[in-house]
Amino acid sequence: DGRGGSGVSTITRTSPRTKRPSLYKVLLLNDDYTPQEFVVWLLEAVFHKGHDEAHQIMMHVHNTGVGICGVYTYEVAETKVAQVLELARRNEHPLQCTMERE
Ligand code: TYC
Repeated sequence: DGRGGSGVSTITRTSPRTKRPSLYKVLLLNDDYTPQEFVVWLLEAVFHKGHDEAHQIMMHVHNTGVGICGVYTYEVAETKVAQVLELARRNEHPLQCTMERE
């Protein structure tokens, strides 16, 4: 038990030392009013997507109702959602964005 005559015992680690943080998907929701080009611009500006990928994500949301913009740790995901909602609000678009644990 680690007692080598020194009186000091050793505690054995039973779980991994590092625990990975939970990850959260940031989801964009479709609506009938937000311009397609605004959504593409937002995906470039907030989520650092290239123009072609941004356009593909926007069309996926347009066609299916929902799509993933990215996967982040809790605080980063929260910040992205807040940025999207603030940009939509400032531009008077009804665009909705939410986050969901993976
Ligand atoms: N459906 C919108 C339109 O036709 C475009 C759009 C795409 C809106 C994605 C929101 O998350 C969205 N103008």
